[in-house]
Amino acid sequence: MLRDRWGRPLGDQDWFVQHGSDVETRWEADVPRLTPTDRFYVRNHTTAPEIDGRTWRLLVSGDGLVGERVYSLEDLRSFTSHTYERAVECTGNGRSLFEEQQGAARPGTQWGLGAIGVARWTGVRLRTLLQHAGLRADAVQVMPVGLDDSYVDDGVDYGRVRRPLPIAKALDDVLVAWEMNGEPLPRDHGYPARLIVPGWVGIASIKWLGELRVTTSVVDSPWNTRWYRMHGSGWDGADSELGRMPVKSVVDVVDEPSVGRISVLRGRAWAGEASVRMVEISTDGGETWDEASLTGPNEPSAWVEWEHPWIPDRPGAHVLVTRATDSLGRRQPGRAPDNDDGYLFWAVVHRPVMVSGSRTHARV
Ligand SMILES: Nc1nc2c(c(=O)[nH]1)N[C@H]1C(S)=C(S)[C@@H](COP(=O)(O)O)O[C@H]1N2
Ligand SMILES: [Mo]
Repeated sequence: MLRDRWGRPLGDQDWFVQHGSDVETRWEADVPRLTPTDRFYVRNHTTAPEIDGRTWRLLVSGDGLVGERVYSLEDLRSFTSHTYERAVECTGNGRSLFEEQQGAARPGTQWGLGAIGVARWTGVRLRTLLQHAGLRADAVQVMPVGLDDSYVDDGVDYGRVRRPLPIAKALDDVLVAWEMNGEPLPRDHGYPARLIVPGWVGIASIKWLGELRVTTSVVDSPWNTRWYRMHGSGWDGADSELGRMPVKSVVDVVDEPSVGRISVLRGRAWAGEASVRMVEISTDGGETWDEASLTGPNEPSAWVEWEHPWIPDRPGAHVLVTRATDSLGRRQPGRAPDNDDGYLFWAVVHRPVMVSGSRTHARV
């Protein structure tokens, strides 16, 4: 049975925090290292389409190919497949912390830090498929297009959900995936096939994939110009384009801390296109830091679990802060760079905990 960190049983409805039709994973629900499929966050621009996998086809077209190809699910399965454990994380994950920690509320879904999950994805490398389809040497990008309804906002029809992927990333580690944790993709996560773009903003991992348009010139979409790009003062250079995700960390579980008793602090840390080099933890709001122990696998664009024993020396309120550094040398800042849409909150997170004076009772 699923239990929260106080040992109380949780029902299905407690696995998620609801945000309208989107849902995020609750950290208190003691999420295993690989996020179970039915506890993986969901973010849909419209609604998940119902697609028949037997008649579904993927069209690969554009002037970046010598011809045009159509693939069925069977065709995809006939290529050599690969399985990776990788995160998918929403660009707006942590948005509510812009208000909570930085006093500047940003519009959009008020995600905590649960708009991320790590699953085992199985599929064919996009590189393999593009080469099979006859990729030309002068191709510069791939535009994956979803089969969900066109996105309409305020009376404007923006067309189908799509976002260009530079050819270098497309030929690197991107998968066209049809399995999640060993089962066919569920409808909400892109059945019958989706892209998995490791370490990139979640919007790059287009679900319900219908088309891959390969071109020899750059073509934009509202999903890389209007949204999922940094806007606001100071953001007009090349760094306003969003691709690789930053480095982040959270505390998941706190065993009822009480004075003089060992409490094991546990959590996870992750980084886009990098592994985690170090997690530091502070139990005094960031005054002093210790290094936590990393436990288990530490693959790039996934997450690593960490733990740290703590013996509180006084009762009352304490503030836990974790700070991760990744293999690219990025370290979580004290403040996340402000931007109009509240993207990429990657500052250290302050988490208050209450330490009890006795060994019998604690509130977290
Ligand atoms: N076709 C399509 N792909 C999509 C989306 C969508 O609405 N339509 N949402 C994107 C966004 S914003 C995110 S964060 C991820 C969410 O993936 P998940 O719902 O499987 O967690 O899918 C991306 N791919
Ligand atoms: Mo997202």
